[in-house]
Amino acid sequence: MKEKFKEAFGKISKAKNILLVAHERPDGDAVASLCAMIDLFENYGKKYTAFCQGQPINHFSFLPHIEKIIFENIFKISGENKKLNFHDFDLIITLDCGSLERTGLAEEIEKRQAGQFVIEFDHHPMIKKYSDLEIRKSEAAATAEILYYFFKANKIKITKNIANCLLTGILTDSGNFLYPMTSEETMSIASEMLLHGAKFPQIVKNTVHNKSLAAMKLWGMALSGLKINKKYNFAFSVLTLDEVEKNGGNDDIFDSISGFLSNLYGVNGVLFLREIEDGRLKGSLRSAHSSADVSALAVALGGGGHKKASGFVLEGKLKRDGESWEII
Ligand SMILES: [Mn+2]
Repeated sequence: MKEKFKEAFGKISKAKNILLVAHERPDGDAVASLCAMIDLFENYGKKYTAFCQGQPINHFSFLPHIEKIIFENIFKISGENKKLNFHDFDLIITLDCGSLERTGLAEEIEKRQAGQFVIEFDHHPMIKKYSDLEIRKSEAAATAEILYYFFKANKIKITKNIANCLLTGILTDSGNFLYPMTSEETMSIASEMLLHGAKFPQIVKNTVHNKSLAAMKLWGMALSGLKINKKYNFAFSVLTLDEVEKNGGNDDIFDSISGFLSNLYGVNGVLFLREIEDGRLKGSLRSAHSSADVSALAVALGGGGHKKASGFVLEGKLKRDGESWEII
């Protein structure tokens, strides 16, 4: 791995124009990993563009450099609509993307020209190889954790900004050290980030103590509708689009609901299914069971993710009839 970290840094040093990409609708790890790399590039005077498709699903405005990220592939420069000109870049770095599709630039990356090199930093299990240099550590709690090793291997100074970013990525992706992928190294990196000036209270305020009244009410609905499928010993809860909309729900709360539901004692896992727009259903699978692998179910349903936290999107609508519901 050390060799790969050095090779990656060598490519960065030589690159003339770098494209940084995190997964679409980024979570804390994705957006914080982007910001950590931006800090590095700013300090080294590298020419770069940072991109991810779609706004973050949470409030990350406290992260350094977040204002430098382009969240739509159509953006305005002096009043004119522009698109990313993919061929301008000689190095593309994907962070936390999980799959090529989630880069939002699948076609561009797949049809890249000679002279365009792709480096992938990720802790998701591999789905399909797409990069020229794959830096994957599926046992890492966060992509931010892998970036820590990358910085260390190349003796890059951990600035206060980088420390804040890496700690944010680690905290959000490990469910504040609760998920099973939290290792001794995860803890020790987090504590080292505090020594480098990361502001733990500020991160917690922005990523945990940030729920609105509407969000809390939706939590209540999801909790009160929780049921257990005895055959599979699997818990589940559903919310229809109508219920979500009436209660002002937005994307940033559903991740934490799914995480919280997995606290239920004695089940193999939990499914939180909600109706989203355009006749689709979004499922989040979580498990705190030592041997369960919910990603197998997610993959079977066309999604993906980690063993203990994964998801999928299906076509369909939810119809609720009193206590029961069905997919139509
Ligand atoms: Mn991640």
